[in-house]
Amino acid sequence: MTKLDVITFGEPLFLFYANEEGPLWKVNNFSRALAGAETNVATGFARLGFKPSQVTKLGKDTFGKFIIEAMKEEGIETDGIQFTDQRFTGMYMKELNPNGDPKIEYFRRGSAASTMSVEDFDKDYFLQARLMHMTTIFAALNENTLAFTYEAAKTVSEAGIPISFDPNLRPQLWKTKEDMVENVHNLAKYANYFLPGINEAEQLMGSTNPEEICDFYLDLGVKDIVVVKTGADGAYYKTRDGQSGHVAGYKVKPIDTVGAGDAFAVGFASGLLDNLSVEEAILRGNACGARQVTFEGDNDGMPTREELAQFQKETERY
Ligand code: KDG
Repeated sequence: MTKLDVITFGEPLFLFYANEEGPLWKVNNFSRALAGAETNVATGFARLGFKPSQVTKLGKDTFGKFIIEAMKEEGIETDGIQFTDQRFTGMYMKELNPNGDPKIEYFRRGSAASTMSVEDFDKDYFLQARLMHMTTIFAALNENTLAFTYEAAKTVSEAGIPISFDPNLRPQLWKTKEDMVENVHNLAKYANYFLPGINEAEQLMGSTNPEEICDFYLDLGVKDIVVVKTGADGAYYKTRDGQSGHVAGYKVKPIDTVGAGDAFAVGFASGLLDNLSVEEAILRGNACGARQVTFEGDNDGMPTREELAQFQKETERY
């Protein structure tokens, strides 16, 4: 029997985000928040009433305590989380920059989550889910987290459970660009839904033409749908059975772009779990992404069902 709607894995991060503009070392006031791309996705699913779980390892420290309590409060399943007193919990800091992508600084090398390996992969736990969501942030940490990512992708895909895959490129975490591209492309072959941003696709395969990008990844082996997030104006998609088109985004005034892609993934993949059409699911993805960028934390804008309906009713589209 299915016990979870969504399974994800990766590193939750404790976040200090600046409440004032300017370089981090000059900022006096910070807010704390729950962050980490996969944790943001789990949070988004929980807000929409789904049952998500994130598999990870946290340190027995204040950051770890904050993260586990915040995840429970959001309604994320935490029984796939291990603790260690040998390592610290990952953390990062984020500038306030309403005019573009904010600068960030990581404090995560050697963290508890980064010590996970295939030995921590519990097949039966993963196979309870209706969907797995993955990114390549965790994969980029080291050889062992990369191996964990392949094991999860291979096992879940062989079991016929759909996988949504947001590459979430973090070039600073990979050894080389070639390593990053090769692994994103190998992992994309296990994915049912591949969700790159247009700038990510350019880094990965050199084109900024959404149709070319979709064709490239469908030829590479993405199983069902490629959605290219083209920015505020929306997203372009192509399915293996030949549907394609652009779905217009929502007009908002962004405060912080971080978390937009995670919110898109939540809207899109939850739409498919709710049996929406591909276009309606992308529209929901656009709505979640647009709402998220109007909030400062990395997942504060993830809507409940009511907030989503209200946002879609009241917000103009491109
Ligand atoms: O997608 C948002 C994430 O980038 C943020 O929450 C922090 O996970 C994070 C990372 O590794 O950058």
